[in-house]
Amino acid sequence: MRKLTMILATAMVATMLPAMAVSAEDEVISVGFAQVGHESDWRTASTKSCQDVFSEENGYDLKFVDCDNDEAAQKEAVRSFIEQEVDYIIIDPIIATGWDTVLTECEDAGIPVIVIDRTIDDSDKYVSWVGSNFKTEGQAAAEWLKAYAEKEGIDELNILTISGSTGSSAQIGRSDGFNEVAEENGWNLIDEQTGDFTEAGGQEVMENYCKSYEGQFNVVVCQNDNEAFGAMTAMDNAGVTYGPGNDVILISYDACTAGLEDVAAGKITADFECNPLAAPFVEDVIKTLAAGEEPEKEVYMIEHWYALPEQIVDFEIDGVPQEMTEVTDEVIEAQY
Ligand code: GZL
Repeated sequence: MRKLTMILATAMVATMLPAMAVSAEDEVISVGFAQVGHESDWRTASTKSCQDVFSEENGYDLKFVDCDNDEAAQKEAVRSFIEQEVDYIIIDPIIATGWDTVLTECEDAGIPVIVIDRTIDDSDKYVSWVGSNFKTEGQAAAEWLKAYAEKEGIDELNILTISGSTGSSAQIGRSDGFNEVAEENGWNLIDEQTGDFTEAGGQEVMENYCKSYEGQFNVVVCQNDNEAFGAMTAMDNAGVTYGPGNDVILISYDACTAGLEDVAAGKITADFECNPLAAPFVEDVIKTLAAGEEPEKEVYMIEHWYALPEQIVDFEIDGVPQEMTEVTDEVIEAQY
């Protein structure tokens, strides 16, 4: 019993130690991170998560490149990491395809690649992917809408979507997940145009929608909070009201702090979280590799579906009951 106790205690102490360099010689571990850009609150939180974990204090040399939503620049950043002979490469792929050539170059250079957040769909030459199930996020939003509309006695759903960056796995998954449920239920999907995950993009698309579809829509789906912020500005300017008890049901994704504040303010009707804090799980992958073990190929983040009490309804995804989280001051305070 004593031996077992010692093992558990040691294990507990080990988990309590701050993140530390993962090489036996305690050399600095160099990590190259090719980040999508700086387009949203979500992205800012994702970047901070990596900078906090892969810090000099924790024994890392983080080489960070903000690729500014430019696919070519992202490939160039990865190749620069190869030239610098980093120990590990992290990629959040702007779009899901066009990766096999550069991943082969990483493999030839013997540098493990860890993909975070968005997926790479045309190559598996990476060690692990840490992120979210975007299709599930889309299904959650649609199944919630179905249950909420039934509760509110709304018979007709006329839907406008402001989608994310075209070709990103987040946009593909959210569109596929939501639209499949919409088509199963015969909802009217009026239009879907990209806002590129930015506030300016959301406002521009919503301005066009307010002109083209005046009086024809009662649901707006924004594929991230920053698009929703822009859409709200456009609807304010067009005299369209949104949020519980108003003209338009406004659905958003990410559930960043500012997004949840808009839920609490009765502006966003429901917000479907995408968790940006992947870096601790990426460090676990690096530690597993450094220990000579094989990490999981896929690591899924835990996410929540947020609303105010009046908008919390029971719904299922593929028969699995979903729990919603009430937006409170404490929940907002704790968000990213
Ligand atoms: C999703 C992520 C998306 C966020 C946006 O995981 O890639 O990109 O939903 C961000 O806020 O721009």
